[in-house]
Amino acid sequence: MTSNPRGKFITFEGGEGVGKSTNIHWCADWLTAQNIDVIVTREPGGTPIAELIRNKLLKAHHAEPMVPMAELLLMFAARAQHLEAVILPALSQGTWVLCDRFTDSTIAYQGFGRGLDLSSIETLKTLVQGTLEPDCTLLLDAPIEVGMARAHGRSVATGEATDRFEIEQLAFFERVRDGFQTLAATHSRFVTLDATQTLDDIQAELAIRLNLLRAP
Ligand code: Z5A
Repeated sequence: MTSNPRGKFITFEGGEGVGKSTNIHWCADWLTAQNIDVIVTREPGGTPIAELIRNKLLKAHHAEPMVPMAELLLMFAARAQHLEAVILPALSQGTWVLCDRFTDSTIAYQGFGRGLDLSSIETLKTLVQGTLEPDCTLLLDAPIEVGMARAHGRSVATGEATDRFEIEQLAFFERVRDGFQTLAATHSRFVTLDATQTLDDIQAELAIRLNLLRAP
């Protein structure tokens, strides 16, 4: 009896409003059209328990401010649940998993952004995900102002509330962007896409990358 080959694990990273959600769904449609089983999920979140944690993490105003270490541990608590309940079972069945943010966001936001110790984050990463790494990480990169303007345009259109990260200052987001760029420069699984391009141009590049990942 032959078993399914493991599915591919692809993560989408970048700052606010760079187009992760838009392009992850485009990629899912593209893969489905090639008869590849695919799920789209997100972090923090992706399971009922992890979504409860997400609500606490993103809620803009708590009577008691959340300390950075609690924020870090909650990100990994949600990830542990998401991995065991959703990501690993899907991959082992041969389903491709497209994940909107993963541990690189923790390194960028809690490490570079909040200033938490990077080696402690690596220790938690190993504890929670062992040796699992994405097969490919698509980093959508744009100047902070571009992403902020797009996210603002979308929230005006949809009426969505501002979250606990969106109220941070520009300098925080510059450190986060620097974090992503540092990770991309040091890990070969990263592909950086210029997110200021038109969606057509970005998606032409995405199709090339997805085709390469399909190759046996
Ligand atoms: N976080 C963390 O701190 N640590 C962690 O470990 C993890 C997360 C996992 C969750 O955010 C927050 O959690 C996040 C980091 C933190 N906070 N921040 N900032 P999220 O992922 O749920 O939300 P987000 O990062 O703020 O994403 P977003 O605002 O949903 O943006 P997006 O998904 O990248 O963009 P979009 O919704 O696809 O596009 C935004 C708008 O721009 C939309 O109207 C599009 O139609 C438009 N758009 C997109 N691309 C283009 C192009 N190329 N041209 C023109 N218009 C475009």
